[in-house]
Amino acid sequence: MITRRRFLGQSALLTAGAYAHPNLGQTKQIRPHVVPPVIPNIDPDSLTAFVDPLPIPPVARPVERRAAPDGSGAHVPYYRVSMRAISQKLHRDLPPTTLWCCGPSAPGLLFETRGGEGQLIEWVNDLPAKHFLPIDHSLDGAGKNLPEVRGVVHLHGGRTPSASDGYPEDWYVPGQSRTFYYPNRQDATLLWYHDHAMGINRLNIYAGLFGLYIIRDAVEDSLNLPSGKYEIPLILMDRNFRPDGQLSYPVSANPERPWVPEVFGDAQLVNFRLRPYLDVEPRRYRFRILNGANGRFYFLSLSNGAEMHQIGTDQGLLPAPLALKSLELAPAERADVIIDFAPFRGAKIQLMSQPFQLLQFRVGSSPVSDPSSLPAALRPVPRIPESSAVRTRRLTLDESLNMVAESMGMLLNKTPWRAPITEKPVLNTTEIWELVNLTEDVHPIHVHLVRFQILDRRRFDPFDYITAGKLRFTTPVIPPEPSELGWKDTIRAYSRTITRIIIPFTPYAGRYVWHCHILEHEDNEMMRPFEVLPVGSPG
Ligand SMILES: [Cu+2]
Repeated sequence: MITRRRFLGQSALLTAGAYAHPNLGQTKQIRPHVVPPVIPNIDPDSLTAFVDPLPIPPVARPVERRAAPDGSGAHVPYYRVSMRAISQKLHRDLPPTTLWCCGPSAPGLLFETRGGEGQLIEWVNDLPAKHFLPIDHSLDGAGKNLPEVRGVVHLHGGRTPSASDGYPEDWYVPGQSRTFYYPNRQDATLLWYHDHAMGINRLNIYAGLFGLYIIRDAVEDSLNLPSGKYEIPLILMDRNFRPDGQLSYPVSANPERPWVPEVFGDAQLVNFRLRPYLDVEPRRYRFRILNGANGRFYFLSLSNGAEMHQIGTDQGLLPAPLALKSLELAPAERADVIIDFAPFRGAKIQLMSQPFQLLQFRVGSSPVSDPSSLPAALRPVPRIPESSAVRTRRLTLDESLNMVAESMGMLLNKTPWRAPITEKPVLNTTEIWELVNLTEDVHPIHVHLVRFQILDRRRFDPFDYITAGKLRFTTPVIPPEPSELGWKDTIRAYSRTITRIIIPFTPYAGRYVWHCHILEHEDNEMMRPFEVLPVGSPG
């Protein structure tokens, strides 16, 4: 039973993790009902900041070339990636940490490819038989009857045929592998690959099973952006550590149901190092940034207040560079950012997220020449007319609470994972999805296969909606933020807000999923299948 008082009373449970939106005001997250560990986690402030250099992910090398499975007769690079347990130091003064990794070290292998050039990747499960993080066997797809260690890789943002998309139930166990085909017929951008196994993917990703995947193309080549050693991938992530250096994942008070609704690490890591540093020359750099955290939102800024220029978002380049001093990134969102260090010779500048120091840039003191550019125009992103949509779906984001207002789980459209597929767009048609967020959380919603655009947002009164089915708006229509005017694959659905996105369903028919990218939500029912029907199907 939802009362207006319950809505208001939740403010007592809110954490300091407040989310600012320029037009939507503050929305907040509900405090996870986490039990403190018996031995307290390491206080990351006890570890000296900026003593370790930023690691750069190693680039994957193909084993050979093999025939593409699309019948084209083309031979494409074939990679073999071992998912395995490793032990690695994440800070100078921290003992080595056990991680699960896609490749020999963390961060996992970085894939570099070009638009239209397909590749085959064999993902080999070489993991141990036992999991080292707390499985909740009460979650759907994580029952005690199933093997503890399971994995399946999804390429986030990839336009991938269904059979290679990493459906959550298509997991496999140690000793097995799957070879997936990635056609890469899409614009230059930064994608990322990560585990997607049903009911445990929050644990597998926390353990380290993810990495970056860069697609390049001629448009990007023509822009003369900083490249080579001046293009740096940054994976933002937070973790908790036990005093012995091992990962600590929070649990609830119920040993039969250890799931917690959200995880925030005390320790801030970039590329699997606690608060590292990066020596830079006084010139332009291009940073390819991923929010790889389970649940943390980042609000990036530079400690000296300097401007950054965002040039791209999830699915590629923006129409034009966007000067900004603060950049919000929800879990799974990416940003392509240029920072010019030329005015800051000899300075030390921290990359911040609100009070947290993430990374220190140490700018060289000798002047250098900088042949790179920051062009005024990047890549046109024509707006999709609303009139092109053949259908509008209204889909709610829901949360269930127990008697003491602790979260029991989230749902999409009040429908559990196991229910029959309800969203069946037809291939090569365009739909509008209205994400009606009835919860107190911001949910980053990701739709597999497609790229989409945000139309607008508008706040409403969820009490009236839940009790009377009435949509009473409390603000005017709010246009997308400038940084959202590129192609997206993950969108922030703010609390008590309808977020409208327009989605061309292309280029493949088949079964996919859409879900919240707060991984604890995704693992507890905030995920649904959808099916793209073949051309000509009745919609
Ligand atoms: Cu969520």
